Amino acid sequence: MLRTSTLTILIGVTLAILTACSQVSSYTPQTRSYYVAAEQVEWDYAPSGKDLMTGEAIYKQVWGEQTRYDKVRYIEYTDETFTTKKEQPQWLGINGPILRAVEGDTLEVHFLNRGEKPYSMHPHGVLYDLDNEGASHGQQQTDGHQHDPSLALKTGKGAQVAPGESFTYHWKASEKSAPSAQEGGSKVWLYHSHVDAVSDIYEGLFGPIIITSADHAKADATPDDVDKEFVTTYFIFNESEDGMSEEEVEGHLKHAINGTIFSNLQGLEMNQDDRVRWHLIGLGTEVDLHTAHWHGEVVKESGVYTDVIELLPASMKSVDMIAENPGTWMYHCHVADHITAGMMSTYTIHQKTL
Ligand SMILES: [Cu+2]
Repeated sequence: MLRTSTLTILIGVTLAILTACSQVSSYTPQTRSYYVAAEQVEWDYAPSGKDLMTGEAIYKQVWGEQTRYDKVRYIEYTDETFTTKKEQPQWLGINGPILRAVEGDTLEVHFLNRGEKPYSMHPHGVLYDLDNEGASHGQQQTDGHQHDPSLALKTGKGAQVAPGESFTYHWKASEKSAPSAQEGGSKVWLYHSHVDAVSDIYEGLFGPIIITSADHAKADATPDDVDKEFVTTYFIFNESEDGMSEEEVEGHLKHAINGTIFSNLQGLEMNQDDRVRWHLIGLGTEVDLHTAHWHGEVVKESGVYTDVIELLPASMKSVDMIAENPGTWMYHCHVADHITAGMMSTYTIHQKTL
């Protein structure tokens, strides 16, 4: 009897291990290629010219006096000819394209610098070697002080890409890039230019990486445990120039969600009962402490229900919502000063038709 039951347990354990192994190995890792150019563009923080929450003309606010500025953005193309732009969802705003991969995949990012300065692509959360780090370690010494190159930290080949040049980055979506068992089926990371990291990001060079776990991946690398995913980046762009008074500077601080102010972000739309994953990113400096807040619904963060998510510069958080409550709802930063400055938007849950 003892032998039989021991054998039964052994067979059971073996079957459980084999089942677990077959689940993990059912996904065949692949290389996912992207074509991304850094380009100079004109960006409008409020294209409608209105506060779309109230319908009022935006120029009445100090932050609405000027809404168009020269920016540099990551633009995605369909192939290596860099001629056909890949269509992006309207809600993505100023963010660079979503670079998606599944746990085990390699991201192959063909980067072309069409800007006027050296730029790069530096990823968070994925695995890379020095050549694929995409980061310079400091600015050029221009003040005449003696500097000793032998003390400088070594940089890789992808640290800076000169204007007109290109570089192909290879990043691995490792097990540690993917969501853990406690997280949802996908999670957000960040990429940005890192030649002069501070000014490159303020110029507009940043975007999201989304990694899906192997056991939740559909063929296009999107997760099967939600119906929709959105990315929102909370970041105060400083468009002021040297010599401006403190009062003048204020009007050029664009308190933006995905590069839009006063509810000008369009397309955050979903259907009733959709399972929705919100990927949140924070960027900026000391003033950039943001509290993303949804009206009408709650989200689940690490197993806890809340309707406010805290973001500091370079925060990356993925939270889940079941969109049950139809309507057009406010979605905004809850920091008092930021509400006044227009760090607002809306999202819509369309009522289910029976
Ligand atoms: Cu804020």
